[in-house]
Amino acid sequence: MTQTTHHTPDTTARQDDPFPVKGMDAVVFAVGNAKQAAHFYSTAFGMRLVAYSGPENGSRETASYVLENGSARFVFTSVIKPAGPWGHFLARHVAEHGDGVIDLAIEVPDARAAYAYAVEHGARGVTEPYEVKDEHGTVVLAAIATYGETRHTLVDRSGYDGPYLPGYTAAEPLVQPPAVRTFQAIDHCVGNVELGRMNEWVAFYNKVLGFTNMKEFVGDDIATEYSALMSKVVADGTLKVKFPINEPAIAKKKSQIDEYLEFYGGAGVQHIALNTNDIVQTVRTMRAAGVEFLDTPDSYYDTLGEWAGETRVPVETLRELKILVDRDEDGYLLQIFTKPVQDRPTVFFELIERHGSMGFGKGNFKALFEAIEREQAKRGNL
Ligand code: TYF
Ligand code: FE
Repeated sequence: MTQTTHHTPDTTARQDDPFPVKGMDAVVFAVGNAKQAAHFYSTAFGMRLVAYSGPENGSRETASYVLENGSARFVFTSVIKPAGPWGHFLARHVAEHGDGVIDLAIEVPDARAAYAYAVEHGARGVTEPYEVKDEHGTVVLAAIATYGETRHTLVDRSGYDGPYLPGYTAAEPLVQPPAVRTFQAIDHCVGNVELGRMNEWVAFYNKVLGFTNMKEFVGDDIATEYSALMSKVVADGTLKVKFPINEPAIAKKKSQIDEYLEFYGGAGVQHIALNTNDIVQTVRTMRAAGVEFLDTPDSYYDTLGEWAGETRVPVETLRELKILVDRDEDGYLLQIFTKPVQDRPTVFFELIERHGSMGFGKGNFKALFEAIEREQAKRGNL
């Protein structure tokens, strides 16, 4: 059964936290054309280019564009000409998975200690801790493997004041950013894993990163009724890093998670949720720039007031923009989901405006999953 309880985020790092984190450092995407991705995330998502690495500053094999919006940072990397192992990895990753997330990088106060703790508790190390330096200072990096081919780079940038990492030079925004900020932080990053493996990955985050389970989850009963998926959420003690994990459920219909796994070619990042302070302005801005959002039937809004009550946004505006509402004992949230942002039915985004609620929109699961299934059916995958 889905449930919610009071979550009182303890935003101060605890001395006894086995795996202290500062927050998400970056979401790193391997894409076929990073130059055009940088343009899309600038013009359609309202992000700002802040740093670049490519042949012009000594990177012969890859080009990477770093975009920010508040504390949210995305990095888009493409291979120019595979030469070494990294270039070949990127080329194969894009060939197998299409555009996708290779790294959910986490900022930590001590990357060596974080890596040592994770590996001691069963993580597979991908990159041993190492230092990179330039005139802006030193960054310590290390990486561990998670589901699929995804990794968590552990980043200690406390000794660094450059635009991103050594090897990158500062860059100017590609276009004039929108007058109103579209979003300002990463709320959560969701992974899709293979059938029957959700609990294994939840246990991985419990053991390896010391993350604890949040109360909201989709269990068996909901899964067979309409969702066709099961989901649990793990988070660090301060709730700054939240990772829901989905697996397909055997239900009446082909799961949206199966569709993802088939077209991504395995487990990987499904969606990134972004915090906004003004979802109405953000959705208007992004829709005007050509971003496609999932549709919500009018019937959802006809009965909304009965269970969701009043929010700061009039129901007619929610209906116009297809924004969803959920409420629990802590407060409410407004959310909306984009359609997949590449040709494969894989990665998509969520915008979320929280007013007290620390949930994930369980009251919307039915409406949301039906909307996703309508898109699945259009693609011939239901
Ligand atoms: O992150 C979440 O849990 C919500 C709901 O395939 C959700 O955004 C869960 C599964 C899914 C799409 C959205
Ligand atoms: Fe979400």
